[in-house]
Amino acid sequence: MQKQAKMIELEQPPITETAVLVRMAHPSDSDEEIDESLEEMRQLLWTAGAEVACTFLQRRDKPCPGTLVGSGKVDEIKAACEELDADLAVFDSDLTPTQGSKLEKLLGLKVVDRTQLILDIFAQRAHTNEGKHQVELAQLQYAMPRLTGRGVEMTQLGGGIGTRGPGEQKLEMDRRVIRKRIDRLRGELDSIRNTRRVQRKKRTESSTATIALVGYTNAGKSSLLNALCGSHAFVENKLFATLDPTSRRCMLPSQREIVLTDTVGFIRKLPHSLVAAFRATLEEVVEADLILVVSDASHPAVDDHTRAVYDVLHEIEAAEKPTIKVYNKVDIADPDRVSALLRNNGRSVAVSAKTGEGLEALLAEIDHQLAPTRSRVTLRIPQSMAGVVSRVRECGRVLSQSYEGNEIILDAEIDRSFENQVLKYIA
Ligand SMILES: Nc1nc2c(ncn2[C@@H]2O[C@H](COP(=O)(O)OP(=O)(O)OP(=O)(O)O)[C@@H](O)[C@H]2O)c(=O)[nH]1
Ligand SMILES: [Mg+2]
Repeated sequence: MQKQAKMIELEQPPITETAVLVRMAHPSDSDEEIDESLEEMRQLLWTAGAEVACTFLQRRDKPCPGTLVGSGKVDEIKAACEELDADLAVFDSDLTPTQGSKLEKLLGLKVVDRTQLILDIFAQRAHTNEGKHQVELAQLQYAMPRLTGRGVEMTQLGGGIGTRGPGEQKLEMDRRVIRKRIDRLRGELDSIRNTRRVQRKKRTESSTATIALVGYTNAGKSSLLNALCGSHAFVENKLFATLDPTSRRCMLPSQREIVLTDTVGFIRKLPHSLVAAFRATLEEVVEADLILVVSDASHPAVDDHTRAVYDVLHEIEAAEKPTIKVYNKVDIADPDRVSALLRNNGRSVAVSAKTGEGLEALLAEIDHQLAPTRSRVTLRIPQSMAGVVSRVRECGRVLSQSYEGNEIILDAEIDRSFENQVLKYIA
């Protein structure tokens, strides 16, 4: 089975706004880290339809409470904005409501923070009712504490990034109206969640296993879904191409049928309001039998990205589920880097959704993980980790126990779903 991924790519959107980008860094942040996050902000802005005309960096121990960056820097930014005729200043951090409104007054132009930028992209991307409701809910929650003053001033500063979305007009409403709208959206999202729950129940009854594809935005989740299932899910070289879950059936080498679900991509510092609002979507992940954590092996920050994905999995309480790490884009990744990734990351497979490389091995690994039987393993557990020994006893059957130096050696039969949790002790 070597299906070629069907890459359906879109033209670049028109760039309509000019942005000045501001990054506040701690003196201990490395240049590499800073460059990486600035590049990500540039991509986010590009996705939203803005070009970065100039970048400001300030290293400080503590942010300035009123304006995040110091007053001298504010003056510099203002001068640059005027010279470049910028439409907005974008901050690569979250601004408190007070900082946002103060900066907007001092700079005399629209100020957008990282959360607002991500919400704006989501707002542009939402097509289904579910997606639109989720984004609107997150936007209204973001807007609530910012209503006094800033909500009105912002709309006076024109449209574009930070003012778009299903809730666009409602941002001008008063608190009471917004609260009512939030309650209504929550109610509608609850009924969507119930419908999904019923669909999932049907799938469980038919014993079809569900596998969720999760990963950093642009890692190639949709491409992988297409490559594995021969489908045509929307693929794009931009951030957050996918918002709504898409499920496709696909056959494993054992002739077992599975349902693969592609979902919204993750990003570092994913706004909490967004994670909370996207509960209906993310439940597909929480309820899955197995999670494929997809990472772009060709990206310099691949480890950071994978870590950010596990952070979100923790937040939605899905981190304990069985996972397979899938390193994608090996066709353009450095082979030494790929070998190191596979060596350092337990259960992992290297693939290319583009060329089809590694897809058979991935399907075989999924088959292996879903096999209901227990597997027999030898575990070497440091004596200081006695808790792990008790967990193995609870979750499996210990056939023999012996000691070697500082280690407890267990010969045990354990469930495959538990295997991932003790992977590092398997001899
Ligand atoms: N070279 C190469 N490019 C790939 C591969 N897989 C995906 N891509 C490209 O990576 C970009 C992102 O692919 P998507 O499948 O949209 O990624 P995604 O993870 O679904 O992204 P979001 O939905 O935005 O989170 C597209 O330009 C794809 O063509 C691969 O194996 N090799
Ligand atoms: Mg996608």
